[in-house]
Amino acid sequence: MSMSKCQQLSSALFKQQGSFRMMSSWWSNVQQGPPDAILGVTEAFKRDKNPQKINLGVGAYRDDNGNPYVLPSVIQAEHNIMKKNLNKEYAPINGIAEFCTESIKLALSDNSPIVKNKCYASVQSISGTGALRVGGEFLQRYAPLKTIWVPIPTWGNHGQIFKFSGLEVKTYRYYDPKTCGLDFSGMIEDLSSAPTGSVILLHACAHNPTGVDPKPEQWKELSDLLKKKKLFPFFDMAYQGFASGNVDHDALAVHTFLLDGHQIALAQSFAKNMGLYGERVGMFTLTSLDTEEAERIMSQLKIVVRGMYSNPPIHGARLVSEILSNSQLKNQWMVEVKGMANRIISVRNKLKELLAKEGSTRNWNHITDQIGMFCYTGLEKDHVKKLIEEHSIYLTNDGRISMAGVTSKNVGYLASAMHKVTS
Ligand code: CBA
Repeated sequence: MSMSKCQQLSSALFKQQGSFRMMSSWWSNVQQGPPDAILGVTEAFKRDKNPQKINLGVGAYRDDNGNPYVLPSVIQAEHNIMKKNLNKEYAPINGIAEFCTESIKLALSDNSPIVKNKCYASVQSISGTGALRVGGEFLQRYAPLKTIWVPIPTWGNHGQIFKFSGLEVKTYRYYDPKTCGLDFSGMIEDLSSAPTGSVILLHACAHNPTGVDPKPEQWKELSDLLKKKKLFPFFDMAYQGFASGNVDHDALAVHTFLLDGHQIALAQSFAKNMGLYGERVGMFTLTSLDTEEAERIMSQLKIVVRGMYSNPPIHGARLVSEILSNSQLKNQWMVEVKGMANRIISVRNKLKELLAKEGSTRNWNHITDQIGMFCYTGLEKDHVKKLIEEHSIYLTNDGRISMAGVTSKNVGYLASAMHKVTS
């Protein structure tokens, strides 16, 4: 083609593009959306040039130097997997079978009759979020009532996950700002008013954002209530191991309900307890009356998954099953989970101690009373604004701080800033 012809063509194209630009867009009705309440904090943090800045927004564990932490058990599992020379074929729709078996044993325990008798249907999911979304989709199709009750407050994403699944979202009282603790009587009263057949979302442990969990005897009372009222429990277990450092202890609520004969839905995530955030590995489970029912449920879960993303990613699930199926690696991992939980407990103590040293006369007992990754500080919106604008300490608007981002190096700066904005 001669130069001139080429030039003619590109100028014609340019003219076309010009006129295309002048046309009104298909998307002119699209409004600018707000930044995500949690992940938007990280975006703002990244833009900040202050070397002392701290990101206490997203719940992602950091080591005591403030760096992301890849668990040594995960590194070992990666080496083991590399040696196996595995292929990159698609996983089945419901995910890697060995992963699913190991994951359900971790949640329900090895001796669970549900596991032994195969009275469950599990699908590997895109981490905890995906498990909740698959669960929401299934419930929207098959639950007797398309209503899910979530606590106030709850993880900021719950509402939209279930709304996008087509469920109606209602709320029950959970947290008492006056005591910074559980509003158990409010919770019982609201759940008692939920119509039979409603789905009740429960945080299995380390409630996000409050760090306040029911006591064992309160879980038992909740189990009795849900049974009496014929309400369906959906457990979101994103932090197994992170609350107490012990995976069995953190599954106590789930075990209590199962022992009482409930059928449950369960969303698991390995983002936090194995530090596999970006691998997006989790699982959604429904327990069933028998294996025949489990097979029917599984057939429908597979239809849901196929229509959403076909089949899940393989690498994270291989890592989890490598760790959980190898007793030596599993023991090592449990020590590492405990190490993460303990580091968080120690910075909770340190923060409270340093606030007192700063001269703060506020009651900060909830910093050490609350458990898990988050501390619901009770800081108000203007305190949060000052922390961000004057101290480059980033947290969510509701005053939640991710304790996982606090270290022995930045805890002093944090305590002094918290004292300054609250005094
Ligand atoms: N459930 C709860 C209660 C959670 O807190 C989170 C994560 C998830 C989903 C499910 P994933 O999909 O990564 O397995 O987790 N919540 C956050 O830690 C964060 O990861 C948080 O900072 O609140 C998020 O995505 O918002």
